[in-house]
Amino acid sequence: MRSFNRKLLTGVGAAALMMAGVLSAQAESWKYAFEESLTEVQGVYATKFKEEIEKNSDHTLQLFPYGTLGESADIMEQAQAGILQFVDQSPGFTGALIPEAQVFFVPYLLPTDQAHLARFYKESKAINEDFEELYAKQGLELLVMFPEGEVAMTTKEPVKGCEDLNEVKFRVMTNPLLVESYKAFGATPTPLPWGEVYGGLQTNIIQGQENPTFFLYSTKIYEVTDHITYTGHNNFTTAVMANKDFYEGLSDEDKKVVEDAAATAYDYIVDYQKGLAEEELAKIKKAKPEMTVTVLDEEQRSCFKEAAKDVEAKFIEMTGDSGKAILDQLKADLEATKG
Ligand code: 6CS
Repeated sequence: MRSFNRKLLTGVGAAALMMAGVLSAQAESWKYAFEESLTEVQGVYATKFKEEIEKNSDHTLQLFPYGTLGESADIMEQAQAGILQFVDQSPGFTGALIPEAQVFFVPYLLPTDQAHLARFYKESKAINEDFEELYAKQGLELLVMFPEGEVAMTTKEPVKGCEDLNEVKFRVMTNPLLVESYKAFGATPTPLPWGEVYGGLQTNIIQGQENPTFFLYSTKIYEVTDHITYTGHNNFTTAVMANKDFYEGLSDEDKKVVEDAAATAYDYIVDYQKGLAEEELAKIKKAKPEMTVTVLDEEQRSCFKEAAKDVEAKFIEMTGDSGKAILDQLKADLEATKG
């Protein structure tokens, strides 16, 4: 319709065609980039989202997995500029843009129980109202946040407590609060984009990193580290958003298609991840039997839990009243969704 030569149209015919154009939504091609491969959790979410959009509208969605358009920071810039309509960027990379998003890195704030987490992200006021407003100020329509699993540390030397992180250059996502966390844990935090992690471990520029279990297997990070340690200090959170101008320009019908697709893909990804960490850990053990796997007990966790108090104070210092309000709301939401 847009490319139709209107000069050829006259009178009633033109009016009828223009009306038809208004009534029948224009089929468009949208772009969605994310930070993982097509078969990793963000990719599985995106694939389901695409399926739902294409099933329920005439629009098509083109998916851009990790690396095809650059690092996480690059795809966020492209989404803010409107080159991409959708982007998945984890709060681990959003700290500079939206300081309050660092709240997800206050250690031991989020539970490890996946069922509790699933209810929390879906029902949380902090996420669905407060963060929505903060993302909107950056030209982004926050569609969903979802969990990707408990993070584990992988290191070259065993970790039984904070003292074992002394002098360990530990890669973190580019997030000031995560830097503070690992400082408080006793390590030397080294913020890097994902693309530099495998090589950094291989060449010993860094000696540790953290990520959910599925990612330790899919990215073969176990090849360049020897010990996996579960401290229970965090769950990986990610966020999917649309360019706000693009979203605002959609018809109500298309907005509903997008929202419904996000909600359906959320339920799908929560279900998809049931048992995933255990399955992927078994694959790591099979691929590298000498890899050690340690779940720290309460006593071994005590210094990480102690450090968490300082990190929480640091978060409030960094973000002021707005951060404190989000933190309090998040705690209330976690309590309300305990089940
Ligand atoms: O650690 C990271 O940078 C990456 N971790 C995950 C689980 N997803 C994407 C992100 O880039």
